[in-house]
Amino acid sequence: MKKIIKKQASIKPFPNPIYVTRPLMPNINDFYKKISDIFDAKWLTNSGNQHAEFKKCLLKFLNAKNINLFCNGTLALDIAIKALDIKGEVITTPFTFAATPHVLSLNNIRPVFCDIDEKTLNIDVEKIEALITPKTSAILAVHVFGNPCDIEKLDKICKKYKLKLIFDAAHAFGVKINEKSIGSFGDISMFSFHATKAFNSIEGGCLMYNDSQLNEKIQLLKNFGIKNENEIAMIGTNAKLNELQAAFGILNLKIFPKEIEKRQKIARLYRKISEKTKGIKVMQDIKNVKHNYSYFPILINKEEFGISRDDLYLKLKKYNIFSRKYFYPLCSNFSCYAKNNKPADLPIANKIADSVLCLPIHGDLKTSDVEKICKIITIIKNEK
Ligand code: T4K
Repeated sequence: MKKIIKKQASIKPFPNPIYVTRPLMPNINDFYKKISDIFDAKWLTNSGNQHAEFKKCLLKFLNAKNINLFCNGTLALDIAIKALDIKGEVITTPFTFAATPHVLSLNNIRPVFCDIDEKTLNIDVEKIEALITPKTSAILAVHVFGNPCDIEKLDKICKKYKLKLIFDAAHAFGVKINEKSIGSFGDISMFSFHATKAFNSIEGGCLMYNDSQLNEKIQLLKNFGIKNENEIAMIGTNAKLNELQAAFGILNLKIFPKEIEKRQKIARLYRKISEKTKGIKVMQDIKNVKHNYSYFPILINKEEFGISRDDLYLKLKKYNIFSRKYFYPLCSNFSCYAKNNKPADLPIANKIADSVLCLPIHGDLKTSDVEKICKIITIIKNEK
């Protein structure tokens, strides 16, 4: 009897590394011109012309009442907490980047981790009230991967218990709900402009808020507490955005809408292909939300897919594809937080952290690259 040998499809690795993201870069000649302006002005930081222009452009882009610019998102969040006088305990999500709980701890606040919602991967609003104690002063929610939290329910809980509501919107720049910027909700929202974000100013970040009375305090906290040459009004740090960062940001803001369009196309392509692959779950767009496609997370069900998330991650590397396990390890399992947090109390977050993988998504990826990545995933699945 003739033996039928099933030929295993083969495909060559990418010649160059395919990273989870690549920074959005302005036209180099436009940036030279900006550098030349900065050299002429000899004004490098401390609120120069570029800073003023960047702020103006962002206020318009975000349709914001107030914003303040920072050298990075972490210090922006730190100052948001200080500006709102947050103390004691803050309820937050464990499924986030280290910066979120660390900023609380650095302010002597205990991060109280709440489990997440399996569909949105954001804080589970149904589980928050059980965690509120007399020491709770705020909720710090994260729009993880740029997907909006249940803002309405969070707002209701905060009003009921007189808590402040802060959004870590590090991933959500450009996201809109019913045409309104995602930064317009809660007491303060923080956007990160780090190189790995959909929009960047190399490093950078901003706070967006509606209460204009916060303007002075935020500015003082960011600039050593300096009120004027003769007066230091409070203890403050140095968290200023410099002129080169601002110039980079101004130019990138002009090309950011095009970048979102390119990322949207990639997300659609990934979704189409992953729909046919058993064991892979993807997130869908939400009605009335303008997404920014800052990340493309997939969830691997080992039983259905055949191999684990970790195996897929390692095998993709052999093809020169550098996906990332954002956000593994889960913050509540870091050695600095594990003592107070049992994985059994955060079952969904632990499950998601063990199954999530972020696939490459950025404007430089070609359709053929995305198709090849999907093909490689299918090959890896079938060779198990
Ligand atoms: N809250 C949340 C929810 C956050 O996700 C973050 C930051 C923050 C707060 C704090 O905001 P910032 O203070 O950072 O503004 C990255 C970023 O450093 C971090 O900003 C980000 N979250 C986090 C999710 O990711 P790493 O350690 O994974 O980045 P890295 O250096 O491994 O870069 C990832 C890939 O990006 C590289 O493999 C290649 C590519 N890349 C990276 C850089 C920096 C480039 O192609 N060019 C580059 O210049 O943390």
